Amino acid sequence: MAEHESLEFGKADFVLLDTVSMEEFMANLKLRFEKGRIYSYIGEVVVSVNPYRAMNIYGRDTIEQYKGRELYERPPHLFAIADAAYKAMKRRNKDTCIVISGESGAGKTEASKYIMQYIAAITNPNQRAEVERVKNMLLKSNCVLEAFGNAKTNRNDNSSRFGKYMDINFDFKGDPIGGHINNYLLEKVSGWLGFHIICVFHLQLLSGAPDSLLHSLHIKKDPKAYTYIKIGGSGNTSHIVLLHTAFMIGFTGDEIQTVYKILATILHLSYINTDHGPFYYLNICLLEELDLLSTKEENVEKALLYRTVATGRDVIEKQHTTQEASYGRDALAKAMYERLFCWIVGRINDIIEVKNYDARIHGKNTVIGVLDIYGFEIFQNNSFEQFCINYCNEKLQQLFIQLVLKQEQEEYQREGIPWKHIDYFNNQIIVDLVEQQHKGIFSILDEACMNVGKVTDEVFLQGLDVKLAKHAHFSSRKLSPTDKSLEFDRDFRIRHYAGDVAYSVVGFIDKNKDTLFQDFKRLLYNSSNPVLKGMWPEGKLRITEVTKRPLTAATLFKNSMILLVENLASKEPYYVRCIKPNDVKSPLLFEHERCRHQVEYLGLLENVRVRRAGFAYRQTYPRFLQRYKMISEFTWPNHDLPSDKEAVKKLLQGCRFDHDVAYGKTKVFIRTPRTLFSLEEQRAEMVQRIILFLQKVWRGAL
Ligand code: AD9
Ligand code: MG
Repeated sequence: MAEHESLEFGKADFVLLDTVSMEEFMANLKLRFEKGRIYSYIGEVVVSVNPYRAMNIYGRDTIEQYKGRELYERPPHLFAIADAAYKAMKRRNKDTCIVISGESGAGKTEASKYIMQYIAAITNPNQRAEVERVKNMLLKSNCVLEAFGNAKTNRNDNSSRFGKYMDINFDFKGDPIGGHINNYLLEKVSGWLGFHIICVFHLQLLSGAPDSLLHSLHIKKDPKAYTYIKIGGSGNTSHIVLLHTAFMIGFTGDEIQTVYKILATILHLSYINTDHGPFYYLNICLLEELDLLSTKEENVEKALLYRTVATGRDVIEKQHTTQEASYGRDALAKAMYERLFCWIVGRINDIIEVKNYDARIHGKNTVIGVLDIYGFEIFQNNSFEQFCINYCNEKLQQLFIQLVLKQEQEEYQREGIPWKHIDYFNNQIIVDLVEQQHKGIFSILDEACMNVGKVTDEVFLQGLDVKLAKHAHFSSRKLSPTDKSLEFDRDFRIRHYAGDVAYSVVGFIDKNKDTLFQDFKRLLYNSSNPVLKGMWPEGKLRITEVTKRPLTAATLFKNSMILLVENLASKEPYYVRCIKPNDVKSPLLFEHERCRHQVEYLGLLENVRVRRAGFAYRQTYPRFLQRYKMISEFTWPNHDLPSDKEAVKKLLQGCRFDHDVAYGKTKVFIRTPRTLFSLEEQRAEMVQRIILFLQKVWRGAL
């Protein structure tokens, strides 16, 4: 139980609920939210509810209160978990990670920033200049990533459209010496029109960029000229100033110029209007603008209007239809943006990677990883992106269950306490349904994409129906004709651990294949700008050489998830589970049904059960005594028993709680929360008596 918290604010740890039911869980969560207690625990897991208002709980004084303290000593907070991860790393030389999950707008990115700030604040007490430089770089790299990877969406004004995993490396003293970032699946569908940088870039250029730059990028003043700019996007010129300084962490002048040129080109691409019949508008002026790519004008024109096709030994140029041309243009813009984003991540990694650290001299460098990744998504219309995102959540849930159980088991073993098997829903079956070789949905999709001839999304769905007809977690209208909520030839449903989701197959094939015309890749590879050229290495291949298919989006995503999970599994994990209280960004509203749903799919009740099935509470002997010694004559004010362990035994026997506890090597384990309540009550009573006694002494009444 967290110190200094009274029950007026509900139970600080859900493990201490009287009974584990959804009603009790929700009542406690709501009470705490309404009392401004946005953080709670389930054992060592932090549950956070987005307050949608500025909270005065992240300042220097709060940081000081959490520094070096144990998890249960202070009210639940992100800082406590950050401190626990840091301490575990420093004391035991172990790599740790903090996994933050929850749906869009639940507060993941904010949480990850507070965690980083906390770590930055408690490290480098000696103010070493080099460490300060590294810290500054790590924080600024975040700013660059947000500008390019975040967008205004319906659900969040600052929505991260990519999954992010960041390692921070520490030296033997526990000071940061570098880092590394992995990014996952930049989701361009909802983000595309509103990426901060696209909106901001235009604004910035109009408000204060030197004329020469404006001129050299051929930017038009009216944002409406550019269909890719989301009017009312969250662009704000202060962003770009920040971005500009953030770029100073090590990007060269040429690189920054190229970034601007690519962004300008993307805007110009959206200016090409293909609505009015065949190719129309690709006038000289525009080609000049596209010359920002440092390629020949006629090549740009050709790549936009024609496709080179190899038929046997012949190579022919086929003119696009209007539809193809417009599709190709958008695909090019998106692909350029995606490459740019990945290139930026790569450059940041070059800049922040650990340098000049010799493990033979200084010992192993240890790591804290922070994962800020999209949560489970169920929309009105779910497509390939939601499918990938939800698969990612299945993987993380699998890891969560394994690790929480594994961790418990290991602790019991370490402490010499017998382990009892705990039953839980194992979602491995759903993970397999998606990722298994040959039989999984990703494999079936890849197979459909390999078919020659006209491959349609329906063909893919037919493949699913045949191969997964008997799978308990898969259905479609054909397999369950009575399920009217699914459309024939369009939808399939997965029974996820978090609930049922219907996906529409429309677009699966296209999104899975690399559909960017090869001509564009060659065009960009042949740029005389080396930075741009470097982003398109596969453009090197000549048309007749292009034989090997690039890996599909599904395979790339699957591989990156497998690596991510392997990486997390090798570290000691800490969890933050974020909940979004309402859809209107209100600090006052706790929408019961919305929250209940999130509690369900984050598996929080299951988490409480797992935690309680073993021992709800554990504490080292000295700390336990420190808190409860006043309730026993054998331990107050000090004990004369041979060890703290013996003293705790004597104390608990005296309270007749002996049956509910186990004595490990260094910790006492208490099975039921009721015992802990009782101890707390007795403690409160004794503290009160002691205070009264002391008051009397002071008043000279004794
Ligand atoms: V997404 O999946 O990237 O779309 P996140 O990352 O879960 O989403 P984010 O952290 O961006 O959500 O939080 C959304 C908004 O909620 C923020 O812009 C803040 O306005 C607000 N928020 C979140 N956490 C806090 C907090 N601890 N204190 C105050 C908060 N406001
Ligand atoms: Mg985010």
